[in-house]
Amino acid sequence: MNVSSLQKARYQYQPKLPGMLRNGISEICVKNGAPTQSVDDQEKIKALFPNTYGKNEITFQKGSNTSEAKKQVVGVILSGGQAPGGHNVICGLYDALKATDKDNVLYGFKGGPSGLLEDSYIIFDDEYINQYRNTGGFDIIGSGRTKLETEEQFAVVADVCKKHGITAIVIIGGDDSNTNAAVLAEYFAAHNSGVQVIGCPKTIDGDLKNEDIECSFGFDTATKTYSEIVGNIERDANSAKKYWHFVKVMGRSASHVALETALQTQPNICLIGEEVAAKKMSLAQITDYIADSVAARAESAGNFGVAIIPEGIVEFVPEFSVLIAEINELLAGKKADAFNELPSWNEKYAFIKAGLTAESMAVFEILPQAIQQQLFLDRDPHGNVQVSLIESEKLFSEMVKENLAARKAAGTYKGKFSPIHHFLGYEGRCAFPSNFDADYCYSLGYNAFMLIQYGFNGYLSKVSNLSKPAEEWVAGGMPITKMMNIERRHGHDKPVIRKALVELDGKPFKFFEANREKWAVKTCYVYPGAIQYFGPSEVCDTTTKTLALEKA
Ligand code: FBP
Repeated sequence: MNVSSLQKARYQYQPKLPGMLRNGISEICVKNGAPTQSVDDQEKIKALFPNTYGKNEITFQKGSNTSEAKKQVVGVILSGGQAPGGHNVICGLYDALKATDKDNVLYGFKGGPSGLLEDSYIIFDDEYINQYRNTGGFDIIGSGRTKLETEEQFAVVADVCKKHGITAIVIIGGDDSNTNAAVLAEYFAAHNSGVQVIGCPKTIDGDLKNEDIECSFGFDTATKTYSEIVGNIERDANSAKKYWHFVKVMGRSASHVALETALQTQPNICLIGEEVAAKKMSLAQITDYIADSVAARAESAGNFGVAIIPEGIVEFVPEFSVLIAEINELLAGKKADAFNELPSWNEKYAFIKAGLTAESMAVFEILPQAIQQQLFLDRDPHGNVQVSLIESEKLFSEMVKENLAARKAAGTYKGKFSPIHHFLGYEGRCAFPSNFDADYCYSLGYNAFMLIQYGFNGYLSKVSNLSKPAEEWVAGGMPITKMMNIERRHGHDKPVIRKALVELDGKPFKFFEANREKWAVKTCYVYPGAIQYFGPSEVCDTTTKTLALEKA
């Protein structure tokens, strides 16, 4: 492998473990906490998880290791979108496993959950794993979005485990993958298979968090990467003073990434999807809000600015989600073929007009034509509009442009509006993990092995007290069922881990809300610069503003 000098230097970085895991494997013992209950729908979740429900929360502490001495053969998978630090979870898991017994084995199933179903794997050794220490990406074994959720799939996994003598599986994934980890754990327990399942909380979106999980890994590095770029864009804007930059940032179902990036960079505008939904804001209202900032800045600061738009914004706009539902219905099944066969956009437009309600047509009509056409182009495997592919940064800049033209005609705006568009997503998902993510992920993996060693099943590797130095972090485990409730998904009641949306009464949003009026008009930009890996701890080791505010 050709490696950069930064990568060489990062190989030497020794991730920091929580104090209680630092004394060597023989000095780690379990401290039992209280029995747990699911966050909601307790009776239903208990009935669905008779073997794994209600177990105790646990933490590790310094003391004599009393775990059973048995050979461990562990399988690990990466599931879903990439997040910086995934390699370190596997490195931590591997190091703890080998430090416990050199004969223990770690299988890496390739390409996500499908690797487990297809029995496609590698067996890790020192030489292989050392190439991936403290590096970004998921290329160590690859990832995938196959869902592991049916009894048939579980039976295949059980056969694969039996074939290799696997004693435990570690699933590194987001809310859906960890929900499935809990169901798989219950399946193994119900079938007395002797295989344990442990989850690790991953996603750059930051929406896998709750009173137990302070943050998912990858969020720190990804938001630092986006903040560096937004800060650079702000400085360019403030230097040239001639462009308005519309920056869409990833985060499909929640606006944590947008909010954190705004807290770090103080842009003029940042939309928060959860607020848009709570206030039932229309496209026209959002447009007006942005145009007000553009007009006010034209009078004082100049014809430049920066607006952050969360990727999933349009789904939060009530009138837009109704429109999307109607379009999905309009093109359901064979109707999509009839639509696609229409030769011109005019004919397609007439088809759309005849199929939509008057309210949705009114929304459709105000969209720029490029966005109108996008709504009918890329569809997911179920035939639905792929909302995340809609270029919402262009949608809003176009609508602001029209709004400003009307203001100009009315004589209330005299500025010049030149928008530039950016989409920040993939740039952050495989960055070299920050020291925080390198430490956190290594600890999650190391800790996951200790949970295996002590016989836990259906637990999430939990490392908390994260706003403090790593020495003070608390390592332990939480039954995944504790985080579950029943939700309606695809027409069925399902036990799931609740997705964490931005809380409008939470401290991060409150801080943003208290400052945004000023940021909208004045130039208050902050330029965070690139992630630093070497140097003073206050520059290299601090985590997100979101976490700092939440824990303040
Ligand atoms: P996960 O929830 O699996 O971690 O992925 C989140 C995410 O990064 C979103 O922010 C983004 O919308 C999506 O993945 C993109 O997915 P893909 O890699 O399939 O294009």
